[in-house]
Order: sequence, then structure tokens, then C-alpha cells
Amino acid sequence: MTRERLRLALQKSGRLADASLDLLRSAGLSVNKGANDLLYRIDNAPIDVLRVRDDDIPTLVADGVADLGVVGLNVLEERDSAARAPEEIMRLGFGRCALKIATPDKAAYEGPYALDGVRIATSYPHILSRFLDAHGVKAEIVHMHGAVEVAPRLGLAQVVCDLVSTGATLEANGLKPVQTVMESEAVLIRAPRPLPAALAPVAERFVERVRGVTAS
Ligand code: PRT
Ligand code: ZN
Repeated sequence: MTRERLRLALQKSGRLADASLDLLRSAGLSVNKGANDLLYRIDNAPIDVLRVRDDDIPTLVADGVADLGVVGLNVLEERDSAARAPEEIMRLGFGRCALKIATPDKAAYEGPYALDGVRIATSYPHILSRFLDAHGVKAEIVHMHGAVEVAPRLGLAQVVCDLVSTGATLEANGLKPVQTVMESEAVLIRAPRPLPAALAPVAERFVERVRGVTAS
């Protein structure tokens, strides 16, 4: 079945949701919320907005269910299957944060080798594992799906590797950031193959409009 409208996957609710819709509006697109919670319609361009959990956006785009998507670079990089990875088109300048190693306030940290043999709790096991490998460090990764900052107090891990923006969450949990593993922000991504002929020019025009507003 050939689609006639470009599909753009955006986070439904959360830290990137409002800024993603604002980006469309400042690119001159008129977002019609309608009655369908899963799909918003753009009135002045052949584009539909697919509203989903951010974690599903790379897969939806890689599989071609959506043509473009907006997601945190951290979510994109955490994907395991490199084979069908979506392609990054551009960074968008919002949703900025950093994935950082944080230790209990009083612990000394002299560099990545200090993590040798340490248990580290994180929601980003792949990114962390690549970082540790790059530094020749062998640590034990404890995969948590949320509330990573409580791991040291629970005795689950000595150290955490978590996203930080203001640093207030770490501080409230007696942790201090000691090492940046990656910097992140929202990125525009595309399917890893050419779009159908009817949709390619729509995507191109959209990307140009977005480029215009993010550059200004
Ligand atoms: O429901 P859904 O699965 O779609 O959303 P989610 O809960 O998985 O993600 P969400 O909405 O929390 O975050 C979406 C994206 O926003 C992330 O993937 C990042 O790219 C980006 N982002 C920017 C952040 C933060 N800043 C951030 N501070 N994501 C999470 N945090 C969390 C962090 O994990 C920690 O718990 O906020 C806390 C720390 O914040 P500070 O300000 O106390 O340092
Ligand atoms: Zn998520």
C-alpha cells in the first residue's frame, strides 16, 4: 500500500513532546489535533504526525512505519541493531542533556579506570558498555528502567550512569557527576532507505523548513 501522506513520529507526551510540536508550528505547519489521539494531521502539507513513546521512534522509522522522527540522540544511540538504524538528518537544539557517570558525594574519581570492577546502574547499557570498552574498563552494568538515582542507596550499585540536565536529581540523591559519557539533544531522523517518489519531495521541503527555523 502506498501512502500519500508523509508520516512523522513524535513523542506523545514527555520532555520532547511540546518542543517537537512547537518546531512544526515555527516551521509554518498547522497542526490539527482532531479526534484521533494517535495521529495528528497537518492541514497545510501532506503530513501526519504519529504520536508514540519515544523509545519506539527509532524502530518505527527504521521499519518505515514512519518516514521521519524526532527523538533524543541518547535513545537513538542506545539501539542495539546497527543493521537497520535510522539516519540522523540534523540536531534540533532542544532536549539538551548529558549522560553522566555520578558517584556518591564523598567518593574519589580519577578517571574511567576508577570504574574497573565497579557496579554501575543505568538505563543506557549499550552506550555505557561502548564507553567502558573504549577505555578498556571492565565494570558490571546493572540495567534499570527508571529511578536509576536510587540504586546506590538501595545497595544495587555503587555508581550510576544517568541523564542529567539541571543536576538537581543527582544532588537530591547525594550523587555528583564526575564524567560525561555523551552529550544529547533532540535529533531529526529518517528511514535508512529512499522514500517513495511521492513522499520524497514532501520530506525534502519539510527538512528545509526545519533547517530554516533551527538555524535562526
Ligand atoms: O513516555 P516516553 O517513553 O515517551 O518518555 P520517557 O519518560 O522515556 O522520556 P522523557 O520524556 O523523560 O525524556 C525524553 C527525552 O528528553 C530523553 O530521551 C532525553 O533525550 C531528553 N531529556 C532532556 C531528558 C532530560 N533532559 C532529563 N533530565 N530525559 C530525562 N531526564 C531525566 C533524567 O533521567 C533524570 O531522571 O531527568 C532527571 C534529571 O533531571 P535533572 O534536571 O534533575 O538533572
Ligand atoms: Zn521512553
